[in-house]
Amino acid sequence: GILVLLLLILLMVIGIKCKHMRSCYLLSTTAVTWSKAEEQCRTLGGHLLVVNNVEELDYISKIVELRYSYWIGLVEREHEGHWSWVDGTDFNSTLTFWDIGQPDDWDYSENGEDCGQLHASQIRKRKMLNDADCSSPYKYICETKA
Ligand SMILES: [Ca+2]
Ligand SMILES: [Ca+2]
Ligand SMILES: [Ca+2]
Repeated sequence: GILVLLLLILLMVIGIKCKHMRSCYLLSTTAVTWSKAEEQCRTLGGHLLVVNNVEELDYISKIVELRYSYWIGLVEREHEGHWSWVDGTDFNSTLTFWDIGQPDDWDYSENGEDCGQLHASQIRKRKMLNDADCSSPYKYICETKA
């Protein structure tokens, strides 16, 4: 009815995209640190994007802006090489599409790189993952249940 239509228009206006009505995704327009990004997604009732399967990755790959990297809900919390998803999804149960040469824990800044993001790319293709410095500002993708 008219209410559903109005709701859909509202969702489009604020930039939320829903896939099969199971998850909705919000692409941020601002760049913030990883923990600030996760905090903002929690405020919206969701979390940073958890890539559960390749279909979801391919969907997201179509809606992001290529030239930006986006924080996602992947983080190395305790020790190096021990990645976890923010919603508790078992990391070993998901496929991870690291970009070539990643994760490299690049130590340009003293912190190394312990937060996951979708890597910027030149051409439209399946987005690959990169580890980056958690304290650097990047755009981000929130995921909420529809
Ligand atoms: Ca997901
Ligand atoms: Ca690291
Ligand atoms: Ca890296």
